[in-house]
Amino acid sequence: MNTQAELPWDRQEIRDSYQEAVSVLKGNDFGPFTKPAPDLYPHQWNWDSGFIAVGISHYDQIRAQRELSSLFDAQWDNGMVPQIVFNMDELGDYFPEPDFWQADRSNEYPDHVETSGITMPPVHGIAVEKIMENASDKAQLDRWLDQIFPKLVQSHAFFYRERDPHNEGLTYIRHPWESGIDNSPAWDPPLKEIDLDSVTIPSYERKDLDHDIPPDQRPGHEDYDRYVHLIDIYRKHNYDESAIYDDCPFLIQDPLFNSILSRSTEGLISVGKYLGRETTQLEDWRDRTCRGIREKLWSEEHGLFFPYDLRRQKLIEVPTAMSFLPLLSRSPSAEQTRELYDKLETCSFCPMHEDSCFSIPNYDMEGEEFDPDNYWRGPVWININWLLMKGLKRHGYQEKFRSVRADIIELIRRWGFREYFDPLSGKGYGTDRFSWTAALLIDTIESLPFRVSDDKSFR
Ligand code: 2M8
Repeated sequence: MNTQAELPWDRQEIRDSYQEAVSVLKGNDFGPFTKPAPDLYPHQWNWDSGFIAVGISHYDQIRAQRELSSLFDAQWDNGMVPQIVFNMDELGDYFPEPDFWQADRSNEYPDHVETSGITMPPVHGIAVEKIMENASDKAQLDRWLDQIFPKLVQSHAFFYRERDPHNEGLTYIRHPWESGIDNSPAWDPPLKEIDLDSVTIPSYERKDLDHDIPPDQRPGHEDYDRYVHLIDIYRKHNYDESAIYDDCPFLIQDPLFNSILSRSTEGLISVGKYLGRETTQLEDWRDRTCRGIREKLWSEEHGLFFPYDLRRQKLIEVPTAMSFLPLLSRSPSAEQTRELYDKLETCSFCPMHEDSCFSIPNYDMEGEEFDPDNYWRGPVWININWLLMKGLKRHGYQEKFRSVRADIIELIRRWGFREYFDPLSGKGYGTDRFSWTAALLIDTIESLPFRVSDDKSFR
């Protein structure tokens, strides 16, 4: 166990970082939800809200509960929790918004909010479990759980009913934005199969480049053309899942998404047991997904997990941080776990932990496409490192767990609450005052040997 003496920061420095993180979250608080960032992302995002709720749960139970309640209030009738719930007070600064999605073509669309027509990695079971652990007002917690738990179960049921065509326990995603790691090099091979010369792209105007972020740190125009083309397919099929399945060129069983799903189901099992509910169905889902990951997404040759392209029926053998995400769950066998750990210790994923090397980059640093400042094509992301940190701990890699934890704290202390960080220099990029960076810093700090929120002089 790490001790106070081994930490490179004193208590006051840690308290200052914690307080700054709280002020970032309060600054982005829009009432029912927290914006991912002040300008670039003005709406409510699905997995962002899950991470945000984890952080807030350490200091404001009711506000953390509200973060998830507002997201699940926008749940579709078929159980899908949308990627974006639109903030109708701030339309115009983001693309695509409701007029482009036209998601109300779906029979499943909610009638009281506007949303996009895709989903995202379901981290909410993890967040609800965390809220339950941190709650001080148990009566309030019980009332809230009673109301949110069935919605969470319904959201998982959606994946197994609508997105698991071969009953393998593996959910597919049908858009890079559903992965959350939008322009990951892993999506290049399937996206390049969409021949832009042979499809008609609806006209559109990007807004993400209006925020002083260098264009080479964002997805390219051809990426956006393909993102938009996929939306056009959904619109033509009125967001009917089975019609989309028949027609969509991008259908991927992704280890990141499925590992999160499985870990989130574990969270629901804990909550279900606490509430005295039947959890057999949840346990079956968890086990089937773990088996699917372990058996179908593993590459013997590479010793890594990869996404499976359902259209082309093959693994996409591109090493990214998501190759390690099954560590978050009970999916990997002991042998697979050892191989993953060995790969994490190679130059590809930054073993040195010297001043010039910060934890786990999102893509193989020796890969051809590695780009240390382009979005999901190389940088370190705090949410992915936070998930991997949990996975390392789960599988007993204490030393590596502590070094990833230290890097999360140090990166943010040096460079601020940035969206992503250069794995070589540490430098922060993308938007500033990014909510999940702040929220997960709070949770990471709370995992240190002393708990800041227990420190009465701090409160
Ligand atoms: C980024 O994605 C959105 C589309 O969902 C965008 O680029 O406009 C991703 O980093 C995603 O994971 C994140 O949830 C979202 C908001 O922070 O931004």
